[in-house]
Amino acid sequence: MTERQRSALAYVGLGSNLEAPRDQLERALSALALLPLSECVARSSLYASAPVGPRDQPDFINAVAAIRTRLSPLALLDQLQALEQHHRRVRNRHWGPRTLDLDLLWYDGLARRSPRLTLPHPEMSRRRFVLEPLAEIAPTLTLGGELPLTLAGSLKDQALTRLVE
Ligand code: ROI
Repeated sequence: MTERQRSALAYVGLGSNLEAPRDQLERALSALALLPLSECVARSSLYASAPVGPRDQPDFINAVAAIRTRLSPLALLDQLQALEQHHRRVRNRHWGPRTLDLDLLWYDGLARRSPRLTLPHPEMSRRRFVLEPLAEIAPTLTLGGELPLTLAGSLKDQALTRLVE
């Protein structure tokens, strides 16, 4: 495991639309808090969202978590993928329903493109289900010079509801 000297701040997007999605997300948020060399420093509320992409699937529950970590980006990605497997992730088709999806959205402002990992996540600025939860915990973060809520403002056609806990 590549360990860094200095800790980095990372944002992780969570999504589920199968097998009790709210429970999936709560379990995943608890598991994120236990990642090695890492600390979960903030989490958003849960949000219900209409599927982006193929519409013939259940609505999603989404959230975003902030992780302070000394794992490298790829080591953190490995941990997230292991967690997805642990939750017996079901994913039968591209952009189809899934029990748990964990996306590494942003890592210390790093911009990189590689076959396994592109940062920031290339779709995040176009997804209201990422931007509004992110705005809750990182209102001043800028993506291409824009605040998450500004970007979300032009995506009101993507239905999203914050769930009151
Ligand atoms: N749509 C919503 N609303 N939430 C998601 O987490 C999500 N994840 C995906 C696709 C299928 C693109 N659509 C989604 O991977």
